[in-house]
Amino acid sequence: MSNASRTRDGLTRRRFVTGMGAGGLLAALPASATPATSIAPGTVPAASSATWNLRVGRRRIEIDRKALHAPCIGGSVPGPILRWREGDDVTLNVTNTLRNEDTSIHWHGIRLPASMDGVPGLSFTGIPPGETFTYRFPVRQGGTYWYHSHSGMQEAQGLYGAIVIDPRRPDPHACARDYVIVLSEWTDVSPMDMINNLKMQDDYYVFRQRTLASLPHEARAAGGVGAALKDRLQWSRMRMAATDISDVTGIIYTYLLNGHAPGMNWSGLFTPGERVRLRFVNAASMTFFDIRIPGLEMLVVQADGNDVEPVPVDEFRIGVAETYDVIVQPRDSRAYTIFAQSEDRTGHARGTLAPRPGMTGPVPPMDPRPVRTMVDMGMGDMKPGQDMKGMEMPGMTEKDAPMDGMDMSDTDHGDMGHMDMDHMDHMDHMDHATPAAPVMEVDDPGPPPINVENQNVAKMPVDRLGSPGDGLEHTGRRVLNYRQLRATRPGTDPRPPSREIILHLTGNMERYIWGFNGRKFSESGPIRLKLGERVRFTLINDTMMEHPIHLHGMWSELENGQGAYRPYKHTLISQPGSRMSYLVTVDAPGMWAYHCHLMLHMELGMFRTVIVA
Ligand SMILES: [Cu+2]
Repeated sequence: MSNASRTRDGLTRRRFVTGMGAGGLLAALPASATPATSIAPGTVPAASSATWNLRVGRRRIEIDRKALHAPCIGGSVPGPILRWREGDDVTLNVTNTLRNEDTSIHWHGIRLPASMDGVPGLSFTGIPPGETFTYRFPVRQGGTYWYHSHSGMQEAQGLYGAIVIDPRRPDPHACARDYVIVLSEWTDVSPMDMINNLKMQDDYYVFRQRTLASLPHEARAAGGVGAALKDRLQWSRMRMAATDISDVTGIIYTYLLNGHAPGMNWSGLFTPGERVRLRFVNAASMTFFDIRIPGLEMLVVQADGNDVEPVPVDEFRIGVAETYDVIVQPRDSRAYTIFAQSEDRTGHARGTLAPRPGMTGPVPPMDPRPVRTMVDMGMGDMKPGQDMKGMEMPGMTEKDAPMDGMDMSDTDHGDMGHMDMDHMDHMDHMDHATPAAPVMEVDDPGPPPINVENQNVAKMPVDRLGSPGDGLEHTGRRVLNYRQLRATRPGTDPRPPSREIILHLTGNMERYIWGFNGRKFSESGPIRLKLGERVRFTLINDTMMEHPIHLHGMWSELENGQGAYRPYKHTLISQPGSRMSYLVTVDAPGMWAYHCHLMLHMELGMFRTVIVA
């Protein structure tokens, strides 16, 4: 780009810094609109627009006393709500006013040509500083979606926003009020520091970890082998509580609802008796939220932009990158709290539905922290205390071990996960099952190797579609589960799959490495699909965490027992220790991304390229 462009870049940046002046607002509005004085964030714009001018820049934003030069669109976090109309050709002129970094916008869940998908390195080269990239594509779907940067860690810091698409067919759920509820996190810790800390903390744990060789020494110190083992198990239990629900927690995160910290209390107004549509978007980079509105039943009417048969619930879990539309009908003239607690219960986002501005409702106490169980480590329905002897448990670590009723003394592989790197490396040659790379041409690579990149294999992965998720199974509330999602129309492709691709979700939490089939991205070939084919993807989650798996460009039709009425999703939560499958009609040529939507998991290896040829 020319020097003149860079000068303009500098001017634009100053406009961002001085705040939401006319320039900032213009950058956030459809090309045809004039600046308004104030629009409450979350309010769906009154009219759709087919042309948008979007400026990406950094702006100093302080929330909850955490200041950040956040990458954002139009000077706000989240960015503007883009309202489109099914059937339109949309044009999005995205100008990068960042000084030294490329940017990109990915339109999450939108079906479009691969060149418009906004993933640098796959769809295009990215948008360099000072340049404008024009996205143009036909909108062939309706519903609630979102957009975010796919460059570096910009998404984690604020570069995201919601998309609302008016469907071509009449909306069966017309409501008096329509709000977008974007959930996300805010921290002044940089994502790179986060990764370094996670890796360093793991080193710390490696340092603290006991090996079989150190047992005699510990036994002398503890006054016997039994006491030493008891201590190990207790310590394991603590470590599990500290790390196994979420990687990054409310210790550094402030959870946001439409860019508002809990104390700022985002509010949406209603008149008692009105039906209110709430379009939930989980734009967080690392956090699952459990959402309820005490006193109100929520009618789930859409998942990932697609209509589902209405399901009345008290609560639902939303994975990173998922969207859910719910309808509520508050009848009393009082304030209702939208309560979104993080899955690990280290914090919550909160907003209010109220008949008048300035009202607040009671904020419920946090639920207990979920506890991971044998099911989560892929040991089926085995209960703690059940005899584990004789069972094969490769790579099992103390924290994976049952807490009671297991005799550690005769399971020496109980310590394998705790060996140091030198020991782990030489174990690679023991992996007779290790397939030669690339493994992705193989439909079923078999159980992944146990090595430094993979801690555990789910020996008895179970169907968990009927479970609302860890921590939500015994709340006494009606909580949504995947089995309840039923599309309102049968799927468009009745063909059975001609091929199955089995993928294990794998990782080593302690070394903070993530991957598919025991391999991180850099060691793997692409997943090759043939244009026109129908494929079943089967996910086996060998880790003790949920992973929200996102396939770009094509729908993932969840096989959840609803026959032809499979729900169409763009992001699917794979629960720990579970086996789950979905069908894909391969109808979009090009190179697509396929990854876990937990940003740090994606960054550290749980990513694949899909090539459709
Ligand atoms: Cu993940």
